[in-house]
Amino acid sequence: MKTLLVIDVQNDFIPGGSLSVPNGDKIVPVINSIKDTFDLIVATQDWHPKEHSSFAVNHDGKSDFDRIEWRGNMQTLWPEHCVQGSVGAELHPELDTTKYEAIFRKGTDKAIDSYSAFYDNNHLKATGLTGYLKEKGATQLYFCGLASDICVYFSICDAVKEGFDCYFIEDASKPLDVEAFEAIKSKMLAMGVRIITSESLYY
Ligand code: VGL
Ligand code: ZN
Repeated sequence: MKTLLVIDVQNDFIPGGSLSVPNGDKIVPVINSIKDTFDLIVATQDWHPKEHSSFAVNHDGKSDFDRIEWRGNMQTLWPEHCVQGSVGAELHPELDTTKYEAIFRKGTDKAIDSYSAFYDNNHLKATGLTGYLKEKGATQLYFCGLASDICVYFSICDAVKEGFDCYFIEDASKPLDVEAFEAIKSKMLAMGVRIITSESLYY
């Protein structure tokens, strides 16, 4: 069963938002144009409390994009983004979500960050998405959204480990760091992920 996962297409990740991804707005019409080719669509939202430990403002003396050691892992400190209930956390207003069956929220615990739609960054807590998709009979997962090099990439890594057949729709996603993304694409290919464009879905 063909399933589309729309990762974090939220106002704060769109130009004008607090953690904007270059050209993030360009993917919205592309995602809308492919939606009817899927049997199931699920979206995710980054959904942080204001006190979230991934925000630089919540660490004395730290600036946006500094990196610190956090529970044995390196954690990037981000500008405040996707605060629960804020406009920045809402899905982009032009994203047509009519056919989306579920929205999974992540990063809700102030002490844990969660780039992946499946697990937090320390792999301590599952979001329940694996069970949901397996119960629905999803086998092939197609990923799109923001940012390709962070939340989309980490979601794909977990999905591969969970045994799903994974596709990355390149023109329906945009990276935060365009230059670093080539290396990430190579890693995806090495994991057996198929990198496709939206055009190939119409046939
Ligand atoms: C994301 C950084 C922090 C993302 C979320 O959705 O890619 N990036 N939180
Ligand atoms: Zn976040």
